[in-house]
Amino acid sequence: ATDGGRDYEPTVESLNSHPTPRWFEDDKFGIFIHWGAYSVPAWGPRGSYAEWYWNYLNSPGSPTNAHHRDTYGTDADYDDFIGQWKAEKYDPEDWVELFKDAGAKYFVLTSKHHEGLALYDSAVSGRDTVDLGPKRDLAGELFAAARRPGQGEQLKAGFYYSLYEWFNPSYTGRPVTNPYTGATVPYTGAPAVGDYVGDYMAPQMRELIDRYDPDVLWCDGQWEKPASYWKTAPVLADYYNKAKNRPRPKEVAVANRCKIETGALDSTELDFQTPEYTVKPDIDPNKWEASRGIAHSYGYNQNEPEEDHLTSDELVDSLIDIVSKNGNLLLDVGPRADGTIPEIQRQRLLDMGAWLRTNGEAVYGTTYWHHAEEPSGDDDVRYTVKDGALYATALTWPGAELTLGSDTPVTAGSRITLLGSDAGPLRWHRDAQGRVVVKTPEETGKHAYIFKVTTP
Ligand code: FUL
Repeated sequence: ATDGGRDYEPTVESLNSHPTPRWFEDDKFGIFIHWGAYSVPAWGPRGSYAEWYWNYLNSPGSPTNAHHRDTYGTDADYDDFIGQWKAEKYDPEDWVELFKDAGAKYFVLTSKHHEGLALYDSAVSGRDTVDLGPKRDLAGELFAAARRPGQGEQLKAGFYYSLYEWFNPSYTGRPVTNPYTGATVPYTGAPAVGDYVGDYMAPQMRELIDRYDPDVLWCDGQWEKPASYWKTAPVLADYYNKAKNRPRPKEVAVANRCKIETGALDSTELDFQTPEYTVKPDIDPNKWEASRGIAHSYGYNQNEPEEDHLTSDELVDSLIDIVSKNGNLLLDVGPRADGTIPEIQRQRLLDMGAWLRTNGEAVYGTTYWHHAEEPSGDDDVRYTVKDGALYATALTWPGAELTLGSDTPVTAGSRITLLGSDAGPLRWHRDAQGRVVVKTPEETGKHAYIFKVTTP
């Protein structure tokens, strides 16, 4: 069976005609997971990306280069970390439960970062966690846990995949070297191929698609070469067609970094834009998904103190702000090498989940209104709409009165309530400028406060 539509073709025009999946528009909140051999040293200068360890290690005089020498010695190769990666406490069911408790609806796992180590059982390369290190199909186990039947709503499961690899000799044309001595060292497990894209990268993307059936494909490393080099279009066309021609069709989402044109983070190609550690200042009708870690790194950085982490309050505010502007939040966790998720990250996720259990109605399944923020009052307000209701979220408690704009759609019979409060309908009136002034009840909970406006 098919959905009756024409198959996608490996052209820019055809691929860009793919609609962003409804579920991706609705779900708003996903978890990014950066896990790799870099999680063994789990170290970077404060404010940097710890998953970039190997790259920084190769720049003489860098803090990472000095840290590595002092901690492991100049004979220790990066690939030694692969053998030291055991994932002995990895419990994918626990991760899935945590993500669901956080209110997330999907996750995106690094199937292979720039270090070139696959977290799944790759048939085209022995540089994976089944042959090396943990000796487990880390990705497959997480996908299975997310899709286990009988657990209520299932998480959607996606893959991040880095097109390029910093040091793969088949890609760079140079051997891997020890950063201190210059001696040639192996690129453990990877085959030597003549055509990096045709013999290795594209086949890897195809195995991810064919064997794991991901709901999201989130490429990266695209900036290194033009689209004509990566040639992802045939892979993506097959991915879309496979999803749509299944007996029970499903909708899959592809990040713009999978690059069929520019691969710029704000390009509208494919299904969504991918701003990184930044959010759009206003509504962008082209779907976007902002990603970031809770602190400054995607991979776990043990060098990061508590004060570098966003508070739960800031995370909730950020989610609301993003959703009001047509974005999703892909919030990253960096597990430790043993498979545990650091307590501070767990706590932040659970706090978001607690807030979403009361207030998720104003997040999931909503769309943006005609403006995202409230410019007319003193209160920091963001808007979303769903099923005829307008949700006005005050990022801080407004005090005795909340002031909304004169365009707030209220008439005599309208009701304004505060989610999570049993005070019932709130009193409101229009002030001299026509602004809607709402009398607030007792302050509820903490974090952001959602006022729901309905008119029968
Ligand atoms: C970047 C990568 O270089 C970072 O390490 C991280 O994976 C981020 C999501 O994308 O471009």
